[in-house]
Amino acid sequence: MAVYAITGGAGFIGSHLADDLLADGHHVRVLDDLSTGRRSQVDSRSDLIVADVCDTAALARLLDGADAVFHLAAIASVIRSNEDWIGTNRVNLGGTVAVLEVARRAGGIPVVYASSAAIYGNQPGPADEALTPAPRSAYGADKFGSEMHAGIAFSVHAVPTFGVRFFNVYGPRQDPRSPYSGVISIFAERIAHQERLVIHGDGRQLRDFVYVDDAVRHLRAGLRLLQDAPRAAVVNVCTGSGTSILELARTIGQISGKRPDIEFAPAREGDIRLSIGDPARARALLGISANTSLQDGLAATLASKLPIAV
Ligand code: NAD
Ligand code: UD2
Repeated sequence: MAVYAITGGAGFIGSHLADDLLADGHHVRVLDDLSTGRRSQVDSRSDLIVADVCDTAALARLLDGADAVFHLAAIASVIRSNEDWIGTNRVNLGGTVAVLEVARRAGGIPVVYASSAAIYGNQPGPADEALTPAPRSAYGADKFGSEMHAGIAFSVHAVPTFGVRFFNVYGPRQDPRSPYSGVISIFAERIAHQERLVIHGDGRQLRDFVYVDDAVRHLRAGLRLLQDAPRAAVVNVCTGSGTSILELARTIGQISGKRPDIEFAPAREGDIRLSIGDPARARALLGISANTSLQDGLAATLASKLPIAV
């Protein structure tokens, strides 16, 4: 049994990761400020520290005796990062540096952390890791900055680091409450309540949708790689195929057996037209790929939204 620390472990991806580690008999410690995460998503077998990710004293308690830390805490909204530049930079870049520093003080605990496809900005086609990052948001810039600091953590301070550049992750428990929540969580919630779907722009923008279980598998495989041979690495977590938002709405309609009512609204400012990743490096380094089909992933996501009959 190992002890794993997760920042952001009360959130969407973090809570799935925690469940997976617990199922394998590991001990899990979560640090989360519960700003978007929920206490109810933290399994009672885990320890929960309610604190800010920049609080180094709380991080020291989180990492005390831990075998590794998964750093997922962030303000995961492109739009919020543009509205609250200073506040999101404090958490999204400052939080990463704080985790790296406390991992260094704790003797070089391996750090697996969430980066994002947002570092690429507007890409010409499927992005591989050799593409020069060109973020178009403060959020993407902070994720790119996090990768730079994770590189320094290894080269200067011998802290092994592994960054996962998540493309659009979806699945049960993704919070649909904010207008900037992931599109699948919003569509699934609306379909369940027979509400109209709103498509921003012409609906032909492409996204590479990754089911949350695949995201968790990449996080854990990243840690195994660091344990085999310390390094600083980053990989895309993506399927390699794009789905348009229109096609997504249609597929959700088919699976749920309901014809979605669709309304078109103006495109979001700065919306990326194409976001598709090349999964080759993840496959080569980790020996896995994000292979849950959209059909299967959506079916599981929609099933979790079905109203409970009373
Ligand atoms: P989420 O909002 O569900 O999880 C983030 C968690 O961090 C929440 O539990 C929140 O309460 C916590 N948090 C936020 N600010 C904090 C702070 N100051 N101190 C402590 N905890 C704080 O989002 P998610 O989708 O699970 O994202 C997890 C990670 O993956 C984030 O780093 C995000 O940027 C990254 N990511 C997600 C996606 C995606 O498609 N979901 C894509 C790219 C990258
Ligand atoms: C996602 C991530 C972001 C970042 C980025 C990487 C979420 C919530 N955001 O931003 O954190 O990692 O990817 O590039 O996961 N849309 C609609 N109707 C809706 C909601 C969305 O048409 O009700 C459109 C939206 O305009 C966009 C697409 O759907 O074109 C996807 O939107 P999103 O918010 O799910 O994710 P994205 O790609 O903007």
